[in-house]
Amino acid sequence: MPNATTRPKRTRRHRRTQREDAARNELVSRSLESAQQCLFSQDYGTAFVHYLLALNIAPALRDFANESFRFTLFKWADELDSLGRIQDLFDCYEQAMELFPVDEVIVNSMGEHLFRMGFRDEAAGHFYKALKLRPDFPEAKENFYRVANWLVERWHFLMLNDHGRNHKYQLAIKKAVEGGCSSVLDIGTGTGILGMCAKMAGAAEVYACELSKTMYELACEVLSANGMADSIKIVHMKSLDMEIPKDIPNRVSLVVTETVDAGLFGEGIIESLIHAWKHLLLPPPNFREPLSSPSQTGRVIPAGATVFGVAVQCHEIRRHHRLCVSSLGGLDLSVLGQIYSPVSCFADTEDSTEPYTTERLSRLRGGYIQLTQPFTALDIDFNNVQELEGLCSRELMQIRLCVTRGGILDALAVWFQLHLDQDNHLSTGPQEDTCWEQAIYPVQTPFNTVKCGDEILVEVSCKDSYLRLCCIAIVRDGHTFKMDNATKGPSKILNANPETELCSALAGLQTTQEKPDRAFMLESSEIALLNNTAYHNSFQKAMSKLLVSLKSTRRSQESDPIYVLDVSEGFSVLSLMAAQLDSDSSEDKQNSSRLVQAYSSVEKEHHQTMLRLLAKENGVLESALEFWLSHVEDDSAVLQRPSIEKLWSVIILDCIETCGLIRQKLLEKATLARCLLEDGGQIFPERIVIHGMLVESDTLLLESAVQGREPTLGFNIAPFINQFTVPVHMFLDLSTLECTHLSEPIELFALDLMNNTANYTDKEVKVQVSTSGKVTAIPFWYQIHLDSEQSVSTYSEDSHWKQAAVVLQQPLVVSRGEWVRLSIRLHKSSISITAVKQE
Ligand code: 44T
Repeated sequence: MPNATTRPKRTRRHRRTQREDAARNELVSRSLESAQQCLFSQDYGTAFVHYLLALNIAPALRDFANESFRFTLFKWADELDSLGRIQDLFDCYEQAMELFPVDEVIVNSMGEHLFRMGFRDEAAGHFYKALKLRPDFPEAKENFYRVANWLVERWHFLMLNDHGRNHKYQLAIKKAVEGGCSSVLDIGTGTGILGMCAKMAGAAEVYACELSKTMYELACEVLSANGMADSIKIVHMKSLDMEIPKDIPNRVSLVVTETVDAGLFGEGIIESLIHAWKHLLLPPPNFREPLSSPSQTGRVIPAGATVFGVAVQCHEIRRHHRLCVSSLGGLDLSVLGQIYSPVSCFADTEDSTEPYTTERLSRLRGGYIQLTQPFTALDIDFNNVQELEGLCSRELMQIRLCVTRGGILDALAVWFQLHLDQDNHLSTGPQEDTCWEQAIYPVQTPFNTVKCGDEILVEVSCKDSYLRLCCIAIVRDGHTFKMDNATKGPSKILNANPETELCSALAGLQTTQEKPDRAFMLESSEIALLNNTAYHNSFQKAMSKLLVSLKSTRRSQESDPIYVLDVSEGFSVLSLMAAQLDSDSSEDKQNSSRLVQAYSSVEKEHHQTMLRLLAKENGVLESALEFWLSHVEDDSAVLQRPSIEKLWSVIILDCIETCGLIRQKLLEKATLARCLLEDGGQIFPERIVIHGMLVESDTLLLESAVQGREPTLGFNIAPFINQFTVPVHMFLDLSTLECTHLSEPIELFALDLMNNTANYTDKEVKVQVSTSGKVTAIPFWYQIHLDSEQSVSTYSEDSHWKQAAVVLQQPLVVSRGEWVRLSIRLHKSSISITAVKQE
């Protein structure tokens, strides 16, 4: 029998719960109703709060309200974004993700906000998470593919595929461990491979550290999969922050590391090793006590390195680091003085500079010419802490190089030999068949021609953890010509906030007839763009044709100016070219009214200064060029009308990124641009055609994933790192890519920017195989049609664009004469291609 005393109590509680339920339901439904009303009146902030309240109280409704909640969140986030309320924005996303922790759309969208704010790694983590939640989610896929490189850099694949390198490290580690080094620390473990080698060789204690969060997590997965999670202790930190006994219990007898970049010291190996010798390693062997046991003393693999260099002439390097033209599309550029790229070996230049860039010399378009014999720049012993410490404070070393062949001194190229131990060496030289790039130190001084018999004075130093090589002078017939930019070049590089500098620069214009003593820094891709004469000439032709036609319609009506808007990313002179064409073509300069009003969207101060200088020097009225971003509040408004009731006559869209991909949101921008265009107006370019071909390229495979079914040095690594494989490769130089062409180039896809109804998202094309082989990739590039007559290719000799390629998931074996059917899909701005044989 039920307990008489408990029953009524239960009923009371039950009744109270019922009452509470009713009240709660009432609150929930009122909140949802209010949320909807707020949505209707576009009060997204309040709607968001109502949704949060309702869905927190009634989790069961989450599925039902998911769509409208997302809509509200995104609208509110956009508003917060444009108000600059960034903290509030991220707080909202945090709350949203608490409510919907596995909602891939919210996670992806949070990633997009993070990305826009410049938090690239965090953004990439969100795209990765969204893709794990729904592997076929196209938006997350597109986003992830664009940023995967930052999470796991592509060279990891190359290094793991480089059997020679893996094997030599394994031999050296095995020898050291078997020789008595029983405790090991792997600095910068990456996937964990060197640490695992040490464990396999029998080391009693193995520790590893890794700076990057993604790589650390990946290494943890790899260690578990190889049954070493308990025997190798890995920490997520920079070695410089490690302490004993907090992070490792005792000093170790061996440090293994491959924290070296193409310039040897760029990953901070000098500081890491100085710190390791002071805090993490046992003392080095004392040669007065030759019997000290290896387990009681410390050593490092690699034991040391030798750095080599050579002076080269190379057009490909030159066109990215110095301005090679004096005029462009009708504009005289000499007023700009020197143009510098941010790659400079002068240690006193600003933070935005880096001392070297990297290239694989063997893959440089047009090749290179050695102007000297290779020389030894430096020898360093990693087992000698005094030497490591001395390196940074050491006097500059000067080396005299004999010029063996006259030419243009474009750069010093540098590589090194890594002495793992006495028997095992790795070389990163240009002739080696390895994964390594070389470090390139471009010479940017005005005077750079050398004759056979000249001597080049090179200064070698190591400052701020970079190895710097600098050509400081040329000795000819006993005379020394300094190349130092402090004496020959401009005294100052203009590139920051130079309102006053602009005035003095403009003032300088009136007084000097010679080349001005002035310099501007541009990104190397921007310099290459200015050197792309064909592109600018085509623009000039297309633009003048359009201006003629627009003017002819206007004259009769005596109406508005021709509004030209250039929304290129980075530096661009295209709007100025339009304004200048106008001032050229006015038959009677005094009387004819100025017709072109040019707007440029360049944002950086020094870009604006450069355009103003160019305008002035080229006879363009100051008022004919305006900066469009100064008129608009936020980015989304870039494409607005020039003013109320006015429309654009020309909108110049920057469609292709330097890396070889279509710019994100291009089609949305084009749609908007079409709405803002006057009758007879034109978008430049009007059409883009994507071309491609079938190729067999092992190089592309090696760069995209760990290849083969064999475990790497016996370890299971490939499946983990291959999660970061992306199907599209960027920044290719197709003209020097090692590959066999298996078909002729064909048209893959076309995008009409002037007429959206002509566009499609899927297309099939058939291509005939011209050479038998294994199709591993489909490189692609673009023909950019400015109008019906003018077009440029992104695969041309002087293109500042690189090419890209889709790497097939499965290679396709084909024979000459067979047909391959390609299915091409363009989702948003990202292209995917599958290939099957046509039966
Ligand atoms: N690749 C050169 C550079 N790390 C190798 O986070 C080479 C370039 C290259 N972790 C083509 C081919 C190649 N403490 O995951 C990285 C990095 C980590 C540290 C903890 C530290 N002090 C550091 C310093 C770096 O170490 C890993 C390897 S860095 C190696 C760079 C095939 N282009």
